[in-house]
Amino acid sequence: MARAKKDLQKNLKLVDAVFVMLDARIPASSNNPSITSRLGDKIVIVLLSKADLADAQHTKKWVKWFKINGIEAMPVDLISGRGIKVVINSLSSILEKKVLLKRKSLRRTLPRCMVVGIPNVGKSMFINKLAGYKPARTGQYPGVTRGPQWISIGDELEMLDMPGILWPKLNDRDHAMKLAATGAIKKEVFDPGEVSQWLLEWIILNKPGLIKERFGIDEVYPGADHLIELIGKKRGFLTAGGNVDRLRTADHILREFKEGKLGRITLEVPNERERPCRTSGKTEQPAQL
Ligand SMILES: Nc1nc2c(ncn2[C@@H]2O[C@H](COP(=O)(O)OP(=O)(O)OP(=O)(O)O)[C@@H](O)[C@H]2O)c(=O)[nH]1
Ligand SMILES: [Mg+2]
Repeated sequence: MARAKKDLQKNLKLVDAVFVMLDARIPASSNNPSITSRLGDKIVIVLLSKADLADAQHTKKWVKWFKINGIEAMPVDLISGRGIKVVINSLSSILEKKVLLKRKSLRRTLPRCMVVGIPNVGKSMFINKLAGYKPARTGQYPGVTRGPQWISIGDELEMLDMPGILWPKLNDRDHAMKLAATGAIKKEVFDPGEVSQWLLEWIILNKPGLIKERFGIDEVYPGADHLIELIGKKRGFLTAGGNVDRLRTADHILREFKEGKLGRITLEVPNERERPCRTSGKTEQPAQL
């Protein structure tokens, strides 16, 4: 992780603008201050990725919240490509100014941008979308991009794909659960039973109708632990002894969430009183995180 931070610091000097990619389902919890506090006075564009999996109304609220705080945030769905055009237009207008400035000083390099964020949020996929082919490796698990990789976008732009950066230690349980459920944390280092139980508790509290809709179960009482049993039975996930295979059921619930089969879910709403993590230095338009 120290290496990733060093790479970030070193490459920041080379770019004109930075895309900070957040997960639209957890825009606050996917914002790693150890990234955003290093961005200084760079131009920052926030992308809310996986918008197809997030609650559209909540995404609107997040965009508004970022705007109130002087930050341009754009939802993108990298599967369908929805939102990409808006990003390109915005980038073009920002870079136009940059390019003009460079011409004045007789520097004639191509504009350069980097994409940063936590693992598995869609950074490489975003660059592939811009490129129109697949020069960057992507994957369903975190930690696919191992080191910085420059990718040319036609003859107009150079993009730097960066490895995801995660917190070295997570002390807040809700925070850790959100990152695990959305796929930022490696499967090997969390307990799927605990995460799926946390997720079901969240659903019981916030969207109880989903349980019937997806699993055909009316009963949410007495809680997530019991619900896992019921879901396992419904799905026929039983051990040789006839008990519910809880691990298989937990994996199944988490996969359904990740694939959006439980519906579009945003796990956190903007807190009006909280401000985004700010960098030091002057603020430009679009403003800094
Ligand atoms: N549903 C949905 N899935 C997405 C979206 N963007 C990316 N993904 C999926 O998320 C996974 C991770 O994408 P990557 O582009 O590899 O993510 P990354 O941020 O580069 O990950 P690291 O290199 O591990 O840091 C892939 O399975 C993508 O298919 C999106 O907008 N919607
Ligand atoms: Mg990557």
